[in-house]
Amino acid sequence: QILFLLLSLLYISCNGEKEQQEQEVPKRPNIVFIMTDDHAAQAISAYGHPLSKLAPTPNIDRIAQNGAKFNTNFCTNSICGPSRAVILTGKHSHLNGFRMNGEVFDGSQPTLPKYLKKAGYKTALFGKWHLHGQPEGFDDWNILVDQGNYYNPDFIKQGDTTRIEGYATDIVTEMGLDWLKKNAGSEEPFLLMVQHKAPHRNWMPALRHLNLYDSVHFPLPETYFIEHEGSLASQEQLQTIYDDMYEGHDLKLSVRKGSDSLAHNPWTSDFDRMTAGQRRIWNEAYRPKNDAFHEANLKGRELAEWKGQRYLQDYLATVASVDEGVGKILDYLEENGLMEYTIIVYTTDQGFYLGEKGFFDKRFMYEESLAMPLLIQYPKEIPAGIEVNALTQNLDFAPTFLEFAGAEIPAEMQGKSMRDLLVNAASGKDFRNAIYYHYYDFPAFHMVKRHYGVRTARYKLMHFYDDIDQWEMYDLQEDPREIRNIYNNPNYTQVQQQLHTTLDSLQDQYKVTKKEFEQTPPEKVERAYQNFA
Ligand code: SGN
Ligand code: CA
Repeated sequence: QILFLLLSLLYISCNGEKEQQEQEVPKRPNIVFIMTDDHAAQAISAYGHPLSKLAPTPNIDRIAQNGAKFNTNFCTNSICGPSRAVILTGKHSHLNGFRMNGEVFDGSQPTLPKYLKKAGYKTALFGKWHLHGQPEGFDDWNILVDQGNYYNPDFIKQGDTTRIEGYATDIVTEMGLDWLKKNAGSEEPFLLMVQHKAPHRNWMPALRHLNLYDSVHFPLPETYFIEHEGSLASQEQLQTIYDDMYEGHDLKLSVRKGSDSLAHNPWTSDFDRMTAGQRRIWNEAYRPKNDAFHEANLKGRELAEWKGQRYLQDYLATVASVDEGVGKILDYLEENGLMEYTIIVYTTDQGFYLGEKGFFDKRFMYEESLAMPLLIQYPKEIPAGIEVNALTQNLDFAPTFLEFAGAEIPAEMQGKSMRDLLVNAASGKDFRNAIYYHYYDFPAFHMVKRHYGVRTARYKLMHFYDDIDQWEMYDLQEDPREIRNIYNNPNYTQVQQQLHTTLDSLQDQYKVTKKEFEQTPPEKVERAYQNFA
């Protein structure tokens, strides 16, 4: 009898616990992931750069105010498709197989949306995909063809291509909003990825923003005219604003005063696909400023500075529509009581140059293109207004979202969950002592050499290889603009040795093999220099 009594008590207590546990199963958060293409931290006012103060992003900044701002978040490979592949897989490029833009993503591999779907999430993706092939693991999707166009872009949905009239950023925002309206009310949590083309080259603003920054004079970086003497790779790149931008395609210049015909514009499709009505508004906005340019007859340094201004005006005007779109999505979530249980992320596929060292584009492991802006809010668990100073990467996104979703983090993922940094505002000192980077896309557009390297909180070591063999090292504390290569500087012998050791051990840890360091045949390199010059 006593035994029976004890067993019954045990049964009651276990069941009670079970019931309690069931009641306490936390509601799983939705994830709204907004990602732009090439949005530099210098152009997000939450990051406080002087430039962004003249072109603020009040809506994007709301996410930083409501949640966390990452100050040292980096990509593993500063180029579009590869960064996206890392986000989806939580693995470095050499393991997920998508090392450069021309490759095709193996969609059959496990990815974040697939894991979330298995965990009971609804999944959707709208906008830029750029991994070739069709997205897998999404219940709903509608993607821009390849790079996407700013005006009247083509979209692919379940194999069908449709041209949608309007401005890409607005269309993608609306797709995200429509999906929310139809799905956000249902029982299951969801992952919604809203991925813009803006502010990618060739920086075509929306019609309502064509004159937005005409009267603003943006500060050009101190290094705009620098000769980066310690770097062969820097000297041999083809992404200098005043040397390599196309006057029509990029700078929207006309051939001569009074004309609306574009100067050098090798890919006519960006402008040709505008409707006559759009083109008229465009021409009316640009004609007076182009005429003023022709009249001024600028040369040399003045001309180079003018190009920098026009670039910044257009680039930042494309950001304006992104910011408006982010505002609409935040408003919708707020008005519909969805804020509390929704993780909202704002990021971009990699950093970008806004004239630093004279550059546009990305690719290099130098700070501006290595850094990936990242803002995350989740009022339920993340304190408002915190700053994260751990060395985080896009490699960490998938593990983080999986942990928040209560799903298991697969052992094969190479990133780490950032949840503790967010929820407990953990200091991040032990999170990671160095990040690993590897860029492969050479020879290609802009001719940035292949390189890999390591960045710690203070130092950076990189090796440029293939048609060259040069090491570069920077002390970011003493030289934050990375203009003095201190490799082999006797004052840094020990640091250099340590960085080499860290680099070797990261390559071991991430399973980097010799075959990652292929050499391009020299004829191919030479041909590419001729083609892209
Ligand atoms: C296009 C751009 C390049 C850019 C690559 C990669 N030229 O080719 O300037 O570096 O995309 O960008 S464009 O004027 O035709 O757009 S990425 O973001 O997709 O990696
Ligand atoms: Ca990009």
